[in-house]
Amino acid sequence: MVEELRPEFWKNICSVSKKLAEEDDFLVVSHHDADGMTACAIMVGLLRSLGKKTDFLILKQLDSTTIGKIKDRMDKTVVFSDMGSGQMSMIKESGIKDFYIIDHHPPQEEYEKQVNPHFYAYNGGRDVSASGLCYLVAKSLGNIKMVDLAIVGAVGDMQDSEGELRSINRVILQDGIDHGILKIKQDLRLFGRQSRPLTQMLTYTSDPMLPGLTGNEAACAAFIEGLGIHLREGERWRTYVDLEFSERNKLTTAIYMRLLDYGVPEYVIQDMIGEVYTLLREEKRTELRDAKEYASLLNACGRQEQPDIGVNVCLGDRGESWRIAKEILQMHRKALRDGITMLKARGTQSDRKNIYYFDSDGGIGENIIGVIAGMAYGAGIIPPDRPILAFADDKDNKDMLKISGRANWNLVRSGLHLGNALREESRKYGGEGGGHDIAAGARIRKKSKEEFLDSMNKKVGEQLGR
Ligand SMILES: [Mn+2]
Repeated sequence: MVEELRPEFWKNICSVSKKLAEEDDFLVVSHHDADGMTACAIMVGLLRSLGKKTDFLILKQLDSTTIGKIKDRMDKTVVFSDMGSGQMSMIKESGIKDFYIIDHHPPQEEYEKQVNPHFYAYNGGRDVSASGLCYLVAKSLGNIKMVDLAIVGAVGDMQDSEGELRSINRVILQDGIDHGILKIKQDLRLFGRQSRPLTQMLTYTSDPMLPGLTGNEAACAAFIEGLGIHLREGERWRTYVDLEFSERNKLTTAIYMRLLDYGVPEYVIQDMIGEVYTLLREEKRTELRDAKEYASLLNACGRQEQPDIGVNVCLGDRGESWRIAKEILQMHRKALRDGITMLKARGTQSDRKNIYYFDSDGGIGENIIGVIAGMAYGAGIIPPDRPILAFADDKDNKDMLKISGRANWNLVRSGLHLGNALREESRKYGGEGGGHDIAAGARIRKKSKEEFLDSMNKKVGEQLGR
């Protein structure tokens, strides 16, 4: 079925774009994840192509502390992307003279310079990401060339996690295909299809965990060679995209059978097969060629506190920024491996019956704790019957704790909404929070941790009808 954008929504986008195009001297403020960075790059690319003076600032989150970073640039026209809709009252009080919001998070109120799909009966968690919205703004002003970044952002926000992108994302995807910028394929959705040697690809697969293979390089090499697939082509290690069609089939089938043998539920296995999105203008065998790998490179830049490098790569820098980005990715992977090892060693707490929780006591940085919590599901370290809350120290304020919540689709289908739960409960303990149903975050007073856990336990129980 060909999807179409609701006409009222397109009208809203065009009217905001028109106002935007009349301004000059911009500051684009965006979020430090893949969606935020691609949204930022699309917006910056658009505004600069229109000849506007444009600067950007990437924030971990927009809150009472970080909004201060905009203080000395209050006279610019500020464009918030991937943030702002949930912080409207705070922005209004901040003294920022003129601002736009392009966001897919639940909004507080209507505002004439806001693009948010929630007002048009769309689901901001599934139907479109902030990068997709920025792309639509650009499209309405005649600029479609950054359409691939919109798809990277959507995949970065896991909007393809049910096997494919839908709704508005589908409309955007079709634009990319029509212009020869993107390609869709039904294939094995393992991470590293483009950039990792086959053995590495299987060794580091944690979603789902491959029994007997994940974490065991020698076993992976033997498994692949046992299928008659050569690991090398001359000197070079082969990646998944180097494989012949028949070899891909063989490998996919063998993995599928192995998971079945080990009793992995069929729906989990089926999630491994799905759409993959190729960025046709990017070089083969690089992270940038595959939407999922691109997103993960950007997330690494964000988490390692070098989001500007990620935005510059999105803006087309394949020199210095690209070189640094690859280094960051290596560092980031090491930090994640170390974090998972620590979580495994310490174990998660399960004394509250509706949640698991984990406190690294400062051992894992607040920037990566959420990723580690999410990976722990994939690696089977955390059972799937409850969400996990992971605690880390707040770097900027020693009296506060950062909480990252992660869940899975089964729990969400049963009624769980972590974003709502964290927003409501963190408020009671001197903090703030929010986010999506499946992944969200919050801050609370450190000394209220036990009461907060009790409240969250109760709240999650209510949501799940337990
Ligand atoms: Mn987003």
